[in-house]
Amino acid sequence: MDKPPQQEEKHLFKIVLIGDSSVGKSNILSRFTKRQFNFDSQPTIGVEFATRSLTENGKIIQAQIWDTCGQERYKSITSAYYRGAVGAMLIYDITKQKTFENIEKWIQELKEYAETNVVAMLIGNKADLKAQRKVPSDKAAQFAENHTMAFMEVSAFDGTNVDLAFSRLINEIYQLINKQSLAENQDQSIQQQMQSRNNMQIQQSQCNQSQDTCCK
Ligand SMILES: Nc1nc2c(ncn2[C@@H]2O[C@H](COP(=O)(O)OP(=O)(O)O)[C@@H](O)[C@H]2O)c(=O)[nH]1
Ligand SMILES: [Mg+2]
Repeated sequence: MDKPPQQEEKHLFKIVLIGDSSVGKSNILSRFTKRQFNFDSQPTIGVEFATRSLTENGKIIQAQIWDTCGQERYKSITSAYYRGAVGAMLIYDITKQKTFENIEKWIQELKEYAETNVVAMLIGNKADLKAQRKVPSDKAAQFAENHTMAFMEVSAFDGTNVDLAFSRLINEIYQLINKQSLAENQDQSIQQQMQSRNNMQIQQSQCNQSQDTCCK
């Protein structure tokens, strides 16, 4: 007989997507939570976060993925964006060298506003655009190693490695949280929020104007 849901171990992980404008953050989110890709970049019409439930090692993980609502263009991402995040994807575009160089700045921002134990992962997006590649994989891999974080190249366009990258990050977070015995606290908050397992998309929140005017 199946265990009733409340007896299963459940975790809510807030993961933030950061990186320069147009690197593909919103498309990575929609690829992961909706299996969708959009050719248009529409920073103002988006979601603040979307969730997807996964089962990892027999545990239900509700991954709540936060996307910027375009604030990175004005360098106005608020501290609220980072608050409570246990994971961060630092995303660059493999066809734009500058977006890779700026990862250093995003690391600084993460250090300044996120919790000290946030698990970061370096993501090179647009791996499908091989002919336009400007950032060599080995250079990015070395950079990630120097900053003790995992690295993967993905494509939101064709879906390559997107699920795998989230799964890897979630696993790393899970192991860290287990070590720190934080699981108990997380379980309490998730119990009200969990409704079903392995739902592709059970919750999302739309971007709204007020965020652009908020303060750090
Ligand atoms: N070829 C390709 N284009 C992508 C990929 N991901 C995003 N894009 C395109 O890059 C542009 C910016 O994407 P968007 O998700 O809005 O970036 P954001 O500003 O970081 O949220 C859009 O025109 C997307 O269609 C990808 O993996 N491959
Ligand atoms: Mg966006």
